Amino acid sequence: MANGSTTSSDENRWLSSTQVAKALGVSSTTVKRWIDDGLLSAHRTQGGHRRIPPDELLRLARSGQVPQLDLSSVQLAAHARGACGQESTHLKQYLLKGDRLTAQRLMEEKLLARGISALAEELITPAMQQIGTDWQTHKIEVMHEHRATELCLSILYQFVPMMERKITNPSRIAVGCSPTKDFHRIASLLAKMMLNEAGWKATHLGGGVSAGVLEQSSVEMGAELVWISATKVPSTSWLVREFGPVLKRLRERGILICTGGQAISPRISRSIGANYHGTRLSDLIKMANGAMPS
Ligand code: B12
Repeated sequence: MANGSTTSSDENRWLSSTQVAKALGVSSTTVKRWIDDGLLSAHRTQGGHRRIPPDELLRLARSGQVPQLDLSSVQLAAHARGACGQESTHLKQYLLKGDRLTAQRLMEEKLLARGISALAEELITPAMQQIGTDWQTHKIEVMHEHRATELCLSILYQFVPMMERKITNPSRIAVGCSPTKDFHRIASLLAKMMLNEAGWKATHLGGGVSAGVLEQSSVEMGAELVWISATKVPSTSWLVREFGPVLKRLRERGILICTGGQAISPRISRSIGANYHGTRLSDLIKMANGAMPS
């Protein structure tokens, strides 16, 4: 256990053994034992109570080796307090400033507290939308957009091992990408992570992927589901021409095809031969679980 006593401002921020126990689904006695055995760092208050820094809770949560995880009762950071509805604006600012540490902390807290759908839909999608608007209205240059996107992607890639530990059914295989000439990659990476969280063994092939590569990968990997996330493509007819024949062959093999993204409407989705179309990434999970009509 770390030595030293806490100040009153630390005490406001740090967590009690009971709070940590509740968040991790173990008893307070277990948490106290972990502290005493040196498995969990903590400080003692002047009154002798154990106080755990929020980072330690995050470290344990990240390990994925706790009976259950419910961080909803725990305030993890000052910027999370009073930030309701403004989180995405904060994330946008951190990404544009290149403040990796704070952006990562915000994203990680959302992921651990509310799961990947909330991270994708409540934080990243609106933050990236704001970045797009800032670029469109000349508040930022395209280089800022590139930098912010790369930062966002690199933070997300750090969460991938944590998501892959959630694969409970490796025989459920999914493969997806953004199509040729579409270099937007965040949505497709998030789709992979969401399927992982739902227990699937999902592979994201990247952005700018040709129909041939998607077909070869899906067949080789034995995919049951293929997703396409399209944000900006040359034209609808191009997408139908390029991907239609391949998706038809994949469907004939019994593979489910799911589409989504800003460049695909339900009508286009039907034209390229998909089984399902969704407007939100969480629709993909409903489709994967068979909870959405085709
Ligand atoms: C980041 C970004 C880029 C980056 C991409 C880098 C990268 N490696 O990803 C860079 C700088 C390279 C870029 C380039 C361009 N971009 Co851009 N870009 C964006 C931005 C800011 C964010 C996109 C993003 O990742 N969002 C996060 C994801 C998670 O959100 P989302 O895509 O909206 O996804 C939601 C749904 O669509 C859905 N969904 C998505 N995929 C799937 C899949 C399935 C299966 C399901 C069910 C659901 C689903 O779920 C999500 C919500 O839950 C948007 C702004 C915006 N308003 O979106 C512009 C935006 C998409 N870009 C735009 C443009 C115009 C371009 C360029 C043409 C600019 C240029 N002149 O060079 C190029 C095109 C490059 C190309 N051919 O790909 C326009 C597109 C407008 C249009 N429809 O024509 C936008 C909207 C900006 C704007 N306001 O004008 N861009």
